[in-house]
Amino acid sequence: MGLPVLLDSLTKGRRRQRRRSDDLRRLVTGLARQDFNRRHPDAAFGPVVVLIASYLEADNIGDVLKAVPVEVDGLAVSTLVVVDGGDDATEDIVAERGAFCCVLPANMGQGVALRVGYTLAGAHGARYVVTLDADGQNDPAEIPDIIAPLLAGDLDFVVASRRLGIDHTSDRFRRTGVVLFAAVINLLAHQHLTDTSNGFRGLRIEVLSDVVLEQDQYQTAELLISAAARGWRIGERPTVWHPRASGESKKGHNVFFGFQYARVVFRTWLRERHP
Ligand SMILES: Nc1nc2c(ncn2[C@@H]2O[C@H](COP(=O)(O)OP(=O)(O)O)[C@@H](O)[C@H]2O)c(=O)[nH]1
Ligand SMILES: [Mg+2]
Repeated sequence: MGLPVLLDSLTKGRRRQRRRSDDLRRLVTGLARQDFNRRHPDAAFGPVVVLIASYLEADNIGDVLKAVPVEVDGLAVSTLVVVDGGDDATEDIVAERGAFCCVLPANMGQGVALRVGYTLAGAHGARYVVTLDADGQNDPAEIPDIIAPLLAGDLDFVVASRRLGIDHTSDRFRRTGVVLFAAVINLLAHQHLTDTSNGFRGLRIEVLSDVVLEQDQYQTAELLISAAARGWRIGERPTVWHPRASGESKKGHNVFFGFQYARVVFRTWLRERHP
């Protein structure tokens, strides 16, 4: 087989694989939306939606939900947990706590789960969306502080910063990664942020309907770079960063995480140079 023929069949194979995973993603997210409509046929969210993507966090999610404020600055807060597959008791705990729940029938990755949540938030009345982790690393008591610049009309997108606040974790590799990626993303996206990989963020809903989001798992850099390329005003607030309440990171070993993250940064940058 000549080289051109080999390259052609490789490209075709990759395309076919991409088409298959697009189909699967569409199917699973469609089922998740149906699941939400069945659970909450008359859903109406408050103006602030706290959105948590959760994968096998039954031991942690209850305490996180308990700490979410019921209102911020007179605005009602609704909490939506997108359970991303898994076979633990997460959805029962979410129901017990009275939060909105949506279950994906298979594990698709945090990026996919959050996109389902963004769509639901927009469709059911959210004006502001706050995302945070299900594992206890972020303190929901800081939500009012995170969204204060949005409510004041000063910013469109606020990222929590563990570097400006207090980092109670001790993983030096991760810390170095946070510093390095912030430097690279600042350079590429013309920002002045200290913690670009933090999943604790507040956004105006308009930002979410404007950005392009395609990443299945490592989604923080894509959201930031896309929002920056489209001219949204981005800033940060200090935060306290806790160790996971229990369990281990689901995102893979640090080296793998770093490699995947770097891929997302450069791919998004290439894509967003001419949004
Ligand atoms: N929806 C979804 N969430 C995930 C997945 N992996 C991790 N998460 C969630 O994303 C958040 C951050 O993941 P985590 O494993 O703590 O990553 P780390 O904090 O970067 O080490 C947690 O709330 C996890 O439950 C996944 O495959 N799907
Ligand atoms: Mg975590």
